[in-house]
Amino acid sequence: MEKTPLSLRTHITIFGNTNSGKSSLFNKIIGQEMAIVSEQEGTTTDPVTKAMELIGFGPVALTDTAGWGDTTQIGDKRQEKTNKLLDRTDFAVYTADITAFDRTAYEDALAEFDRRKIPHMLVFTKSDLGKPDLKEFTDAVCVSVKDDKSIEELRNKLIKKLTKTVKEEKSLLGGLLLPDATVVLVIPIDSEAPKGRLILPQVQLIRDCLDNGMRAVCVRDTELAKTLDELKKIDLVVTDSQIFKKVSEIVPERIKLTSFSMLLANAKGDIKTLSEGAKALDTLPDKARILMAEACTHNTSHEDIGRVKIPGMLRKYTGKELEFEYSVHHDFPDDLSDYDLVIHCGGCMLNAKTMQNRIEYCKKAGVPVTNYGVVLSYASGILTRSMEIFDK
Ligand SMILES: Nc1nc2c(ncn2[C@@H]2O[C@H](COP(=O)(O)OP(=O)(O)OP(=O)(O)O)[C@@H](O)[C@H]2O)c(=O)[nH]1
Ligand code: SF4
Ligand SMILES: [Mg+2]
Repeated sequence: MEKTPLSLRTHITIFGNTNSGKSSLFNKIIGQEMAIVSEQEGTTTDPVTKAMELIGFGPVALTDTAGWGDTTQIGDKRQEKTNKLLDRTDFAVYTADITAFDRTAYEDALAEFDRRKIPHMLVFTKSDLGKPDLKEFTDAVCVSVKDDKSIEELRNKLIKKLTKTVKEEKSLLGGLLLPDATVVLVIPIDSEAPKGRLILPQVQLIRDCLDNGMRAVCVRDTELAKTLDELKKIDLVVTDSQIFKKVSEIVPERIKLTSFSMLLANAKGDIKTLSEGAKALDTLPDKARILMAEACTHNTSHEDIGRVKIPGMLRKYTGKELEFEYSVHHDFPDDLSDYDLVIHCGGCMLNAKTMQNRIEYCKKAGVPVTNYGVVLSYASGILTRSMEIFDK
């Protein structure tokens, strides 16, 4: 994997009214003309994201948005998309046109950022066109796309603010095991495994072991028993959730066992809520509506888990008729109240912020939420065992 995946990048989003100079600023920061700029209001219709290295901070994903206050015919739809971005945003840059400062719009945005605990900064744009008295906004930055120095100042201030306010994503194993731990990773190489590469959670876990000075031993399920016999010390076995049951029968009870998906859920979201959520399986009504939320489309093997394996397993486990509905990518529904259960995929392509917000929406709607790995573990009767590693 050459590049840091989007899910591990800090998501910075540029918000502001239409025509406030968002796209011009976006192009300046990334150093290329990627977003369309024009004097017409509502030029940007869909979010545009660029993955980049913010030297001095690290890998980020910068997003330009359709402006707030768009009065065109499809303005509402554009703003809906912009508002959805708030769920993913780790840091917000609010742009305000210095020649037409809309205080009410700024205050509304500020209230929304604060409500969602999104750290933010105010940037006055088009500073070449005027410099009104902005004493009360001592923390704001004034920029002009015609003045490279002002963009440099903005970049420096942004790095400082990001360093101060954005939390690093939790390590997968760092807080759970000691540095010299040995971890055995069980990676089935079957017809569903992509050719010539590993999938993101596997790569991430190997890197996490190296970051923490741990030893990672990778094996297929077929070599697991022999490997366990040969190794003197094993602190944890991590398996693909699809073969949880089989692996749990091979790994002796004295060795801790969990899955990639559960480690990911712990680092990104809230493993305790997700494991509680799985218990809803025991009380689901007949014809229960279950939302299967998949964060991306490009892994066909997941299609099989989400669309065939889990539905089949749950129908068998509950003995009930269950109705499964699917949301894909960023189309997580706003209204969850009609669902009896939400089962999310591992979310390896989502940043932690998105995952935490989705869990929060489920909690607010009073709908139990779990994920693929946790539900597979629960239905296989090994959830308690696979949660031991998270007990402190
Ligand atoms: N003089 C001057 N003009 C600017 C500056 N930044 C942007 N503009 C102009 O302001 C207008 C709007 O700029 P955009 O970058 O398209 O603004 P936007 O916020 O992306 O607009 P929407 O996508 O429509 O919401 C364009 O005509 C830009 O050339 C600046 O720093 N100085
Ligand atoms: S569907 Fe979810 S778990 Fe599967 S690859 Fe996509 S983000 Fe990762
Ligand atoms: Mg724009």
